[in-house]
Amino acid sequence: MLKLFDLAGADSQRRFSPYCWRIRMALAHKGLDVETIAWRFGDKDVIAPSGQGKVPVLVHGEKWLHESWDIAQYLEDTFSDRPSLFGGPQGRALSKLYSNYGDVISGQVVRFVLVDILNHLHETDKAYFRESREQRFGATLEQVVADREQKLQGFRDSLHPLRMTLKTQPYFGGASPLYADYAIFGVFQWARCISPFQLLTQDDPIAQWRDRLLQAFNGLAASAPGYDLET
Ligand SMILES: N[C@@H](CCC(=O)N[C@@H](CS)C(=O)NCC(=O)O)C(=O)O
Repeated sequence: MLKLFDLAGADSQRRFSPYCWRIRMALAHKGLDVETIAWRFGDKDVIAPSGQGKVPVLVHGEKWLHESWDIAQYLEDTFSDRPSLFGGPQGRALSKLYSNYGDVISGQVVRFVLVDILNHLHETDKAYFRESREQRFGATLEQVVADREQKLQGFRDSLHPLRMTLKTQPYFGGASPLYADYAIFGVFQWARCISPFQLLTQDDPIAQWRDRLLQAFNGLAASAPGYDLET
C-alpha cells in the first residue's frame, strides 16, 4: 500500500539519503509496512508524478508525496490512530526546528563525505553527481573534503546543544524518540551508510543516542549496509 523511492548506490541495498532515513524511521514509528524502491539520481522519470526530482517520494494509493517534512505531516494526519510522531500540536511546531536543524547539519556533514558518496554511486550517476555538486560548491569534490580532518573539531563543537540535551534525556522526544530524533538521526545514518569517516567519538552522548536509534525497530537502521562505528 505504501511505496518509498529511496536513494541507493551502485549496490541497490546501500540506502543513504538523510531525508529518506527520516521517513524510514517515521514509518517504522507508526508501525507501517513500506515497500522501498531503490532510486538513483538518473531515475527522475519514475518520480515525475510527484512533480519534482528529489527523494524521498512516498506513494500512498493515488497520492504522490515529497519533502520529508510534508511526508511526516501526512503520516501523522493520515495515520492518527498510530503512535504520534510529534506528541501533539505543540510538539509538531517544535519539531520543525529539529527538521531545519537537521538540514543544517546535513549541509555540514556533506563536506566530510562528498567523495565517499561519489565512490558508492552507480556508474550512471557519477558524472551527474560530480557536475551538479561541483557547481553547487564552486570547487571539486576532492577540494571540498580536503581539509575534513581540520574541520572535524569545529563540527563536533557545533553540535553542543544536542549534546547538552542528550546528557540528561535519552531522546529529543524525552523518554522515547519522536520525529525530532529521526530528523537529526537521518543525517548520522546517511554518514554511516556512505562513509568510514568517524564524525563522533564514542564517548559523546550524541553517539550513544545514535546507537540507541540504530537498534530501534528491531535494528532497522543498524541492519542497513554501512560502516562500523568506533566503539
Ligand atoms: N528538502 C528535501 C530534500 C530532499 C533531497 O535533497 N533529496 C536528495 C537526496 S538526499 C535528492 O533526491 N537529490 C536529487 C538530485 O540531487 O538530483 C526533503 O526534506 O525531502
